[in-house]
Amino acid sequence: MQKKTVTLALFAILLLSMTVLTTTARGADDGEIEASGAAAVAYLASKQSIDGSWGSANQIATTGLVLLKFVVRAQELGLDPFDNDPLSPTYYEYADNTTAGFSYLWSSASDVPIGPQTNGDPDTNVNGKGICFGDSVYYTGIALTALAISGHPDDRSATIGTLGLLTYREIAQDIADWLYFAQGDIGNDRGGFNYDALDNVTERTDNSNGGYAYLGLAFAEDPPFDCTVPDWVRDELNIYIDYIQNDVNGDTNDGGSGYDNPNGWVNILKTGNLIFEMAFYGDTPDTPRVQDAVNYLERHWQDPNTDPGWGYSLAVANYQAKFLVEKGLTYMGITELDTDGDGIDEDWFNQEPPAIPAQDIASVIVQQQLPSGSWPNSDWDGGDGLLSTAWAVLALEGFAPPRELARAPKAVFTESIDTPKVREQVRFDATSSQPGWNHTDIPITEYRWDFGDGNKTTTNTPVTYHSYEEAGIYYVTLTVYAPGTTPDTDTSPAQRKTVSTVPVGGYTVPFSIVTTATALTAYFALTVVGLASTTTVATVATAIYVRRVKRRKDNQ
Ligand SMILES: [Ca+2]
Ligand SMILES: [Ca+2]
Ligand SMILES: [Ca+2]
Ligand SMILES: [Ca+2]
Repeated sequence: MQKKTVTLALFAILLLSMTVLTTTARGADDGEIEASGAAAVAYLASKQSIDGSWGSANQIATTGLVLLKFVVRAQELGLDPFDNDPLSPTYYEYADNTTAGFSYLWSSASDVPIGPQTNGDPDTNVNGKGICFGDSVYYTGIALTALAISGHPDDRSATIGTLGLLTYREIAQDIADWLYFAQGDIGNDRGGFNYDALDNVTERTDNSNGGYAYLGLAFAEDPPFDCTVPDWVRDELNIYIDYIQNDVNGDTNDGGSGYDNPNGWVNILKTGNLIFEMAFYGDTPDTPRVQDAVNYLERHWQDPNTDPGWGYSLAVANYQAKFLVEKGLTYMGITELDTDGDGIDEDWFNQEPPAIPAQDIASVIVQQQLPSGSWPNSDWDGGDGLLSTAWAVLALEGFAPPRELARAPKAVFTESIDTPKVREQVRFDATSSQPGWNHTDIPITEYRWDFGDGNKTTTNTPVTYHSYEEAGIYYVTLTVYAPGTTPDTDTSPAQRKTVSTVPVGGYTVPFSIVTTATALTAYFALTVVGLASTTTVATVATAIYVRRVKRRKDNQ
């Protein structure tokens, strides 16, 4: 009897301590998020297969998502994800894991012929090929995301099928080309993605596939990979967004994303994809259809389920939904929404202290991490928990592609003569300059030349001529202007970048080596205060050495 009482008392204490554990919710402060990420990476490193992959089922997807985390962690620590030299200042302890993971991806890649599609030509680099992984949009979108975030466009390379040795940048462009090829072409498929490529055929699309395709493309388009995204691909996406978003007519699905049609299987996971796609297209938080989507998230934020909700209040959340919502909102630049339905917006990512139960992304993930550093199996995991772990730890990351609201033109020019003589006419050609962009090309309207000897000229065509009266080193500057499209330039941070001028007096590089350069600021919309209209600007310069030729030698 007494023994039983003791047992009961122990049981009561145990119950009490469990109660204390569940009601004293931990906040996810920066230190805890860091510790959580470190433990997750250590766990994932221990689970890498001998061939460099991760996972037993969806190996390419799992490997790509895990690599994303390995790369981002290196970058957060200021390290090079591929640097395995312990003596190097950018040494990364998981560099060998990262390298092996990418090697696995390359072994899974194949190059396939791609041809013109109903709405445009997907082959932007005109080699007739695209690169895919397992003929799968999922896999290919994830692999492109991992590649594009790697930070090594030109100094790393891999051999891909019949294409041979390619730089990471070349690989990224051909992966992107394949996705343009795979994009749906006809009817309700337009702008969406199926599991496999839609080559001018009508099949089906869904916004789970689509979300991963556009995730990869958004990262690949931005520096440092700078992949080309044809305007028609975005135009098709715009059509798709309008199709797949549930119409606002007073029902519970208003503003959310459907699966393969606007009215079926609407949930938070796909609405995260939808908001990401809207940002990639160029919508802003003020765009009405974005607000409709955010209203959907708010209405379903506390759904006590993992579909259509994200698992609020459940022991195991839907980590994939959390990852995709985090990406969508971060990329769109939305930091707050009403997570508890009281009409006041809160930080959806990390609330300190968290509510009970926690209703922000970070606190829930930190609370649910297992002692091993992993997370439990969640919806859509293949069974080994690795996808869940990757989704969960990636949802703890605030990374998103830099937001390109507009892009400045790029100034590029060449000269006809490397080392001209005094008074010898030099032809300056800026034909290779690139137009500005704001979801459509903005042509260059002015080329402003500063020849560095006090002479300046402005032309509206790319070619001009100049000669020098004195020998010396001159810094030639070209600034190209493309009329902007955003009227409120004084308030948007991206519009107020200082124009990057050139290294005046800074170069001692021989002119024959330095012929062109791209402005550091070429990826921001720039505003020159004082110009009559909003203008996007890029600047490039080069040093010219004009050699004085002795007259007596000329006379010989
Ligand atoms: Ca290609
Ligand atoms: Ca297609
Ligand atoms: Ca509706
Ligand atoms: Ca609220």
